[in-house]
Amino acid sequence: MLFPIIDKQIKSLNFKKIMYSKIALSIGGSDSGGGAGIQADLRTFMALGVHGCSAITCITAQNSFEVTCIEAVNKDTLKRQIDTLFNDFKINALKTGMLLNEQIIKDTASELKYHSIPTVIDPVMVTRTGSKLLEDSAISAYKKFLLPIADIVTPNIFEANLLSNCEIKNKEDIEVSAKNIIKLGAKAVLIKGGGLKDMQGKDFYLDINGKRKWFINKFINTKNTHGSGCTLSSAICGYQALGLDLIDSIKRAKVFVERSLEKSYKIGAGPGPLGHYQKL
Ligand code: PXL
Repeated sequence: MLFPIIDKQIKSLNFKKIMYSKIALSIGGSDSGGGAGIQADLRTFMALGVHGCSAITCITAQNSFEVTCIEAVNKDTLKRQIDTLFNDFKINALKTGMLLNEQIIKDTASELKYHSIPTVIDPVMVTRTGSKLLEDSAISAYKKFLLPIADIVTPNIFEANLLSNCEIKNKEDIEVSAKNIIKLGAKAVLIKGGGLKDMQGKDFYLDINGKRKWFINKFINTKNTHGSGCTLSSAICGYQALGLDLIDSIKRAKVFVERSLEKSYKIGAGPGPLGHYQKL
């Protein structure tokens, strides 16, 4: 049978009954190459059996190794996308991805303050191949406007460095950086260790109640990792939309990313995308 991924543990949720009855929203950028951004998020939601909506903040022209153009969507169009969705759908959880600049960050934050649903902030800043996806001046806007409304923020090492003013070199630095990010108002943070040697597959979680946890997964050795950050944050969002708590959502999202990395594939000269679609 062709079917979206069904985590064994998720079966207890009576999957057939809840299939597409839950809705998740991704607010982020379009990746014309289809590997990351909104395209990866929608595939992830679908694989989890969650209906995915999107509000597009900007359009990128990119392939597997370069971003050749980025255009922001105008302020009113962004607001309308979000308002129109909330006017009809009961959105169960949302995530943000590429927000490009200070204006988009501010506008997104002011839209979101009216909706108290699980909110995952993926503070996207650069692609794995080094192209900038966020203007430098926008980092302080992240701290000021978005971290305070985040139920969880999911930076990689590079993003955590910038958000916490740390220079992360090892495991201990990750823990210090996480503390600093919590001080900025995020209710929880998951720092992805992947950018550091020896920390692949190891992510550190800390929340405002002081709960701390290292999530450790198998390291999947592949160059085709384009969109893995987007996939992790949208899977956390999707599982929360299904009604799982944050810790369970992270656990299962990590397994989902691991499986999708195992099924990743190469389509161009640079890193290929993850294989979200899985046969039972
Ligand atoms: O992986 C982060 C990301 C998010 N959003 C868009 C992207 C990328 C990386 O390439 O292109 C649109």
